[in-house]
Amino acid sequence: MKKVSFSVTFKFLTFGLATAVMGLMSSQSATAATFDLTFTKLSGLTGGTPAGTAVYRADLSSIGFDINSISIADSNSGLGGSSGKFSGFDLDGIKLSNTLISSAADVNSLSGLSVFNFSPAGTIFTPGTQRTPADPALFGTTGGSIDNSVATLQNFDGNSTTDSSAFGFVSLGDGGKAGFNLTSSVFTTSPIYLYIGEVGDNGEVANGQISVSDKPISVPEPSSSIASFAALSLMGIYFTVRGNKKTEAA
Ligand SMILES: [Ca+2]
Ligand SMILES: [Ca+2]
Ligand SMILES: [Ca+2]
Repeated sequence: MKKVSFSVTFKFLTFGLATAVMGLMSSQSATAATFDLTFTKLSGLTGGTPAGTAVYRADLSSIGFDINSISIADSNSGLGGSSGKFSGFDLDGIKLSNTLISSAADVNSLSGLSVFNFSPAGTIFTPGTQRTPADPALFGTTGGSIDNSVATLQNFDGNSTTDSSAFGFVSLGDGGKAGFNLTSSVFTTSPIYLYIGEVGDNGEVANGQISVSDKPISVPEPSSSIASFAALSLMGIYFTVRGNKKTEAA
């Protein structure tokens, strides 16, 4: 009799756990809204020395949802620009602002929203491949993450060169991707513009895949957070079973 009641309780809890995990997984994907952006190139160039950063603007006003993340991916065309550590899209800067500008020279003095965290905690980097000859790491990266002391993504200040004075940008590599989880939601009910800068002005933005989403970009953690959730639930089962046994024994 005791064994039967134990088995029924356990099955019920297992079913409850499976339902909860499924609910958790579907709630992560079901409501995500993602929007691919269209960019307008600003006039002129900006940057450091030499200045070769082209600036592009996307209008995010009235896209219909609040923005929590931005993703910039290299097109993986393998065309344009340099090889080795400079392969792919060369991101100089990224800024969100309520102000519309049309000249690249104005982007550094433009006041931006303080919603970026350029450390690896808020900027998720997926390195692309290098065209041969390959270097140890993509430019502006350290240990597979963006090194913002080199990339300075808050400033459009890249030195547009591949010699030893190269500075102020990160090369994504062919097919590479930079994801930005914003530190607070950006509302799109009032005018809001995204500005990005690409070093070298060699057409890599036009081919890039740049999108905004109402959901944060998942770090490789979600699977482990589901796992730890499952582990916690299993602990719950264990304690419930122990509790039942105790009750029965008493
Ligand atoms: Ca490049
Ligand atoms: Ca920069
Ligand atoms: Ca480039």
